[in-house]
Amino acid sequence: MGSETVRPRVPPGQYVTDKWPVLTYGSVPRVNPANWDLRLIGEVTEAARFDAAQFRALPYSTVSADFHCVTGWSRLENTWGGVLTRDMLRQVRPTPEAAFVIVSCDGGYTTNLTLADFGADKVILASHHDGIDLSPEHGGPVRLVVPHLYGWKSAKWVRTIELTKADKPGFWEVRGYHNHGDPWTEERYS
Ligand SMILES: Nc1nc2c(c(=O)[nH]1)N[C@H]1C(S)=C(S)[C@@H](COP(=O)(O)O)O[C@H]1N2
Ligand SMILES: [Mo]
Repeated sequence: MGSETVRPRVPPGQYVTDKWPVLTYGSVPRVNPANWDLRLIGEVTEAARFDAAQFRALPYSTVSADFHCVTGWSRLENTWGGVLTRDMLRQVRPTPEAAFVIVSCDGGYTTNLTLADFGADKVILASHHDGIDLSPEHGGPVRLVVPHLYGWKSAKWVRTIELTKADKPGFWEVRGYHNHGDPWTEERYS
């Protein structure tokens, strides 16, 4: 019967909100569904492009996960629906050189992840939240959700996913946010 450490439900320094705050730098980009697409490029064996109909035809999964914003709020038990990054990666097949992922969005926002964080459990390209279409302010038609890292890695209005050999800090990462962003060890700022 040794001592056992039970991890608290919420990371240090976070408070729980039942609301779903919108956190966007700048304004919500206007997305025209007719010319929307999602592209996977760079260090992949099979580059891919999906228009809206093709994205909807991909294998659909749901994940339940908490969401932690570095400004302090956490929203628990979100159900995200969409395409698991793991399934996406199986299709495009990263080259042996691929080590990082640079995510670019309508409106110019970017964020960077290791390929391991991008392809981790529960990471999803979400088109639905709690059973309904993702609204424009929350990143619709498609956003990335990376539940194990702070919210700024969960890029909204994703359009391009580039696998790279070298890391390239994104919008907040070049403005002082931590390059990794683990909420459990409070990797808030660098
Ligand atoms: N394109 C884009 N994605 C973004 C942001 C942004 O400003 N632009 N803000 C990030 C931050 S800091 C957080 S906490 C979450 C907030 O998601 P929400 O607005 O759906 O709550 O989106 C992230 N994704
Ligand atoms: Mo955030």
